Amino acid sequence: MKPGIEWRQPRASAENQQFAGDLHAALSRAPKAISPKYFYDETGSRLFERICELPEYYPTRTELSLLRTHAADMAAQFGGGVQLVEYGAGALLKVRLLLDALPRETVQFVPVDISGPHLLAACDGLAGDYPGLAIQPLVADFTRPHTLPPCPRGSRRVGFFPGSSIGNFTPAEADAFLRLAAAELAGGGLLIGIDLVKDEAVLHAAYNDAAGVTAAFNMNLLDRAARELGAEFPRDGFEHLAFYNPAYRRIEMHLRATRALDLQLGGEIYAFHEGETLHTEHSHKYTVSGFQAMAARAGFRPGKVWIDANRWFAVLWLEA
Ligand code: AVJ
Repeated sequence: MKPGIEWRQPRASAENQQFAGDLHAALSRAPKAISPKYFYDETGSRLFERICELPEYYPTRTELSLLRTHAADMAAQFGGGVQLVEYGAGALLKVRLLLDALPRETVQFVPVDISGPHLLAACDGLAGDYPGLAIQPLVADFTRPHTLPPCPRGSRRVGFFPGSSIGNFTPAEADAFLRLAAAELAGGGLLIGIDLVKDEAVLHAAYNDAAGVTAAFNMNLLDRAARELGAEFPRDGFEHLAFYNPAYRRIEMHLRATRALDLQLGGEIYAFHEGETLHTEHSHKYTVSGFQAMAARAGFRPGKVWIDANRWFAVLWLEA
């Protein structure tokens, strides 16, 4: 760094440093691409909650209605006592619908999430609403090897992975997660929500909402880089891009440079040519039989399936 030049000094937390490192790597590769996990700072999490309420964004309300309608049938697959492990716990809203269908004294709930403060706050709220429920939060990255609390005697371990969150994984990452889950849930099972292949217009609208919330959510990645890392770029030089890629059966989100521009990050300058994108997310869509085949390869036996009348979203029971 040259003397005499004043640098804005953003706070350098461990999380910031990981974001900075990953963003440098993302901007150095061709094509430019970053993990969607960096969407979810406080602003991004709030924007995602607004996405879930959008008229065009059908997955959340469709899955909630499946859980509401079939919770008892789903719970019946679990058997007697259950250690219920939620992967990537978030706000702990969906699991309440399952808990309502289970005798409280037969459940130990183990939400797993990488964000400690978020997880503990959500657990406080849950404990207040479900007195007597055993809750054992685990702060961990569930895609990496981790150790769950021992399963209570006479209980089965059941995983819960709603929201089609698995769609963010590449096929290789999804396979790795399913193998890890099949191993740690052995003798129990996994209840998982998946978004289904459907009419492209419906998919397109869900990721290109009229109110522009998804665009703001996407753009928040760069806004966050500006806030936390001091990144500098012409904000109006980037636009939201989301489209269905039928070859990969996935929605892709990108931030596209509308003209040639430079993005400055920590003393490095990254050039974008006109039309060049930073790939920010993929969201895979599945068929029920295709997903069941992938789960079977990873060690699960496919069980009951619940699908809405439009066949837009499915919740699958997989025996481990
Ligand atoms: C949370 C990954 C399931 O892929 O639909 C919503 C995230 N991205 N709108 C999805 C998201 C844009 C969402 N997942």
